[in-house]
Amino acid sequence: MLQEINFDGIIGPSHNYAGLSLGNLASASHAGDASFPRAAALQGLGKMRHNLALGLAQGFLLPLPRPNPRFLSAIGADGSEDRRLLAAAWSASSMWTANAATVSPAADTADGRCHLTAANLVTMPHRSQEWPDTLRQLRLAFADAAHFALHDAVPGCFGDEGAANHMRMGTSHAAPGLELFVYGTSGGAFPARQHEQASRAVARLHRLDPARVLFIEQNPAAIAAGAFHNDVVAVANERVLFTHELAFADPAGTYAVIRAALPEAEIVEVPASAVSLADAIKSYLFNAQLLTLPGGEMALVIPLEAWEHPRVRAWLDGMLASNGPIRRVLPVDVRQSMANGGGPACLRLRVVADPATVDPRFMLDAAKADRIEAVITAHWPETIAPAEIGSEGLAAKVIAARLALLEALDLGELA
Ligand code: SUG
Repeated sequence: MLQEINFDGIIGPSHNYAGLSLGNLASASHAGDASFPRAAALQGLGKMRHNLALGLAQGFLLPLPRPNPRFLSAIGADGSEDRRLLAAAWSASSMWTANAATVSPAADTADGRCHLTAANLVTMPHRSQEWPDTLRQLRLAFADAAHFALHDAVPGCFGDEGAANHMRMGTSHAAPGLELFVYGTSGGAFPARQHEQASRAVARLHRLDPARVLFIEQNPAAIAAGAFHNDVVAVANERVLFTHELAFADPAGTYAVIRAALPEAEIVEVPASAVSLADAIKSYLFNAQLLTLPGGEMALVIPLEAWEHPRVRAWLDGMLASNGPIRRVLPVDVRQSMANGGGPACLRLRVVADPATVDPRFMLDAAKADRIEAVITAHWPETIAPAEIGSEGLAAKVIAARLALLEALDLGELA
């Protein structure tokens, strides 16, 4: 049966805080902190178990090879020249699988297959190295060519951040939907990562019906305030768009075209007077998973930081007391990822598919979660201090940890 499957990134053993992402306030403010990769990965796994227990289909993607020798050799470096380049080669940033690819479900595409385009992530050097290895993995997970079409990343002249700047609305996951591509033009001192031409290229590659595609500009003020991806200020699921008032350059115009194309649309807008842009970005209220539960009601899986934020909590309490479409709010602890600017939504890639058409090695169940936990507990470093990045001993441990996971999951061909 066609359903939404969330593929979470397993948080890699080299998870660290190197302050690599200009415009991502959490990454900047935690630069140089010690990280806790084991706790980070267990938190991520905890979120997957949480969603599995809700009766939802859950998959995962594996950490990429790190440190990445190909990144340094491609620029004629060995890591001794510049600590930031070295840290880039060690980055565990592929955990944020919302940036792995853009996904168009089969119901939206001309050939009736689910299309995935790997995201080039060129705006951030440490992320630009991800896509070839990500695509290798996607080609394994979605190898069934009768149901999936995979595309290389679009050329690097047009920055593409994948599903983090893409939303889909419709009456159900299986019915034809409206695809919303959100791009940036400027962000003040911060880069606008998603180029409009990348969004347009992906829409063409996926063979979407132009009548059911919208291209929407991000509010430059939101980018300048730290919303480096659209999914920091908006999330959609089926007929519901949950958004901050200041997410888009032209909110009223955006809502009008959505309503014209999808009369069933319900727009839940949080006013800046209740939750400022700064509070939204600090708490990551919108970097939530908006999920349709098996019983049909919608739940919002938010980070604990949002639940604990007094003004955000007050707004959520009011929303729950009202008769809105979002009926449950479920906080989860992903603090290690949050400290690098990655909330519950960043950690997952949504794919509408029949789980039976996905390589079963990428699907989670309770027994496999236990197996993954055992590998993380045995092999993931407890902590990484910034000065340890580059150490040979730590590199050997990180490489061995990933290989142990691949072996436990019978995915040795990704080694
Ligand atoms: O690209 N952080 C990631 C966070 C990505 C969040 N994803 C979504 N919003 N979908 C980024 O900025 C920080 C790494 C460091 O500083 O060490 C980092 O890459």
